[in-house]
Amino acid sequence: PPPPARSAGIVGAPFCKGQSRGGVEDGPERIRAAGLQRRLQQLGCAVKDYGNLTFEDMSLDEPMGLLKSVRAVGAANQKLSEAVRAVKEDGHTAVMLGGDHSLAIGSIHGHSAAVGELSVVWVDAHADINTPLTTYTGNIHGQPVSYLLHELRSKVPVLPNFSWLKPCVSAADVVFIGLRDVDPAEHYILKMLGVKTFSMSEVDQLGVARVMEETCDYLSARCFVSLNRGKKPIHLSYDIDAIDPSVAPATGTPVVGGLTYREGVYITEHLCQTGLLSAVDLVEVNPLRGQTEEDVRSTVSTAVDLLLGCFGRVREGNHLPDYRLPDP
Ligand code: 6HN
Ligand code: MN
Ligand code: MN
Ligand code: MN
Repeated sequence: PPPPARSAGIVGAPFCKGQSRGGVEDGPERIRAAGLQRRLQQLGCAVKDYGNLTFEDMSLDEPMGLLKSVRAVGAANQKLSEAVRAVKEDGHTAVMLGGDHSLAIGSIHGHSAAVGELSVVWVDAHADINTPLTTYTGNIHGQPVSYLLHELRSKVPVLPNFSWLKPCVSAADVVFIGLRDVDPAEHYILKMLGVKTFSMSEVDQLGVARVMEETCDYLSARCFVSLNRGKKPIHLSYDIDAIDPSVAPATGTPVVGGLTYREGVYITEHLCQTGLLSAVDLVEVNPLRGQTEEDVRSTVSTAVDLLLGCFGRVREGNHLPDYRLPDP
């Protein structure tokens, strides 16, 4: 069946302080410059671009122990949460262009504020589930999931500029895909909470098609158990470093052995077909991390293709419903 008519509401979040490498704040502009809006419209998708958020400089943002830029990350995510909530209240599928992955805190929180309980599909080389107390880098982009989970509430201290944030996701509603660089404490947390994960080993073992079948079966079974009337809207949080660095090298924390371009796109095609995809983050594209302009082009073009897959592009080809053959 053809995918339902969609509209995309794009929010750019040029923010980098969840990690320590400059350049990731240029992700939104590079992804737009690759023609995202035009190419979505060619699919028959209506697009509203809400532009880029602006984030004030924090004059006083001293590290708290190892934790870096806590106040800046808290304030940026509060703003982003409001923006994503507004996009959802306008009726669009939200597209958040990052920026680093700490932005998933605000994006998922704002999405949930608008629509209620969510399923989250987290596609990443990393689990991003360190707590402020388990991190050894101090980078908040390695921690967003711990801030969002009900189950970790008592393990995450209230931090400056984070008092607005209440956990809004259940561990049983999250699926990770693409993991291959997980810290020991993160591995402990995933096992302790029984979180569903498809590491690269499972992608190798099962193939991406079965991984996606099992992902969707798992998430929809949850809805039956919790007696929800409908299935929960899906939030896809896509870290470009899930894709192999041979394809997407321009990112801050590349890890060998990642998803192929085809596996990466298949994930988006499958989630689009569920009709439940309600918001997408595309994060960690860092144009300054490419060795060559071709590295950057390949990374950005992959990011755009992942987003197009989320909005109905399929590789067999597409045409608009009102297409008519020209008469001679
Ligand atoms: N990302 N586990 C490492 C850390 O710093 O906590 C790496 C995090 C990577 C973050 O993928 O968005
Ligand atoms: Mn990430
Ligand atoms: Mn990552
Ligand atoms: Mn399915």
